[in-house]
Amino acid sequence: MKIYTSKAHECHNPPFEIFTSQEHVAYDEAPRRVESILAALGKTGWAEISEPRDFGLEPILAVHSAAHLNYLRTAYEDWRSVSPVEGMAFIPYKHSVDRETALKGDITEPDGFFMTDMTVPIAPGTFTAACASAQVALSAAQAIQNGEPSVYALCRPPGHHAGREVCGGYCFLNNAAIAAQWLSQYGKIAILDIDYHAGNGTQAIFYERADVYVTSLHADPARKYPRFAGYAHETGAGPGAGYHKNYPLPAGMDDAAYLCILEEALDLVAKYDPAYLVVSTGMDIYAGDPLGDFAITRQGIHRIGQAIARLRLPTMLIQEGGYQVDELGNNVVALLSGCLGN
Ligand code: SP5
Ligand code: ZN
Repeated sequence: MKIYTSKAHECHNPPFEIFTSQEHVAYDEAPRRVESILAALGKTGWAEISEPRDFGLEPILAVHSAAHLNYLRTAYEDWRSVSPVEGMAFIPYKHSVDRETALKGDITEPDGFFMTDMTVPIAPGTFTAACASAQVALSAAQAIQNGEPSVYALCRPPGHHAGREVCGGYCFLNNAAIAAQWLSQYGKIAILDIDYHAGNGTQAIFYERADVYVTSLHADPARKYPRFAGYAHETGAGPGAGYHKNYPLPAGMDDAAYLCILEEALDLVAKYDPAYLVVSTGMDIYAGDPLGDFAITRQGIHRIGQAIARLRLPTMLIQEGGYQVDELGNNVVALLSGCLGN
């Protein structure tokens, strides 16, 4: 299997994150996540690992606004120019609700306008790492467009919580959306999001489009991040009405229950008849993930891969979350080997 990854992910290494009523917690979305995945892939006989091609900024700007990209590029330096602290990352606490009004104003200060929450610290290398992560996704997209049956994009930072003009939930640029948007010039696209968290960024980006079908299995947002999207009644709007499908799930989902719902989701993907499938693969569905509460086993993850492969669609799998780092690599290998029919 062709696999893309970039060492530039290491440039994004925030020293800590902040949660409600907690300060300075170790940053879960850390570089060692990629090390775990590469170590496990290295032990297989089938992983062909390459550096991404550079597609430039144009395909990123097809999803994100120029203002958003410019913010990511300049926010750290802007903040440093007014902050004397060394070795920190920029974590603004003011976030915009009324975007229309705010955009008409003059956003000259580095602040939280382009963020939904405080889990997206901007470190010195965040822009570099986020752009490289998007190039990894685009390289995988091009590989399936060139006829590869299944390709894995080892993206870091992840992307599915990033909207057109907002970072959030460890995500800065929406890698899956950038890949799907690029692929959509060649046919209809389906995105299947199996990360534990609802992919609110991906949902928002394609919500009014019929040429990109998005379906997602995730923890019920009524009890888990991102809280404000991912509900069952959200099914698309305008020309996209009927082209979005959410499966909010309770705690404790086991292999049998999960695979049953996945089969329904995959049947709907098959009915949509896409030219390409993009899978946002979060391994935080794994039992024992520090951020999740599902009970999916390694074997269950393998069976998810097999179920995806039964669609027989050109498929790219994009890494999203997964924070049980010791098991992360083995879980990714279980998923991908299932996709390969191993
Ligand atoms: C891509 C992805 O999986 N993003 C996840 C974002 C989840 N953000 C909220 C996490 C709340 C965690 N609560 C405390 C954990 C302390 N280690
Ligand atoms: Zn997640």
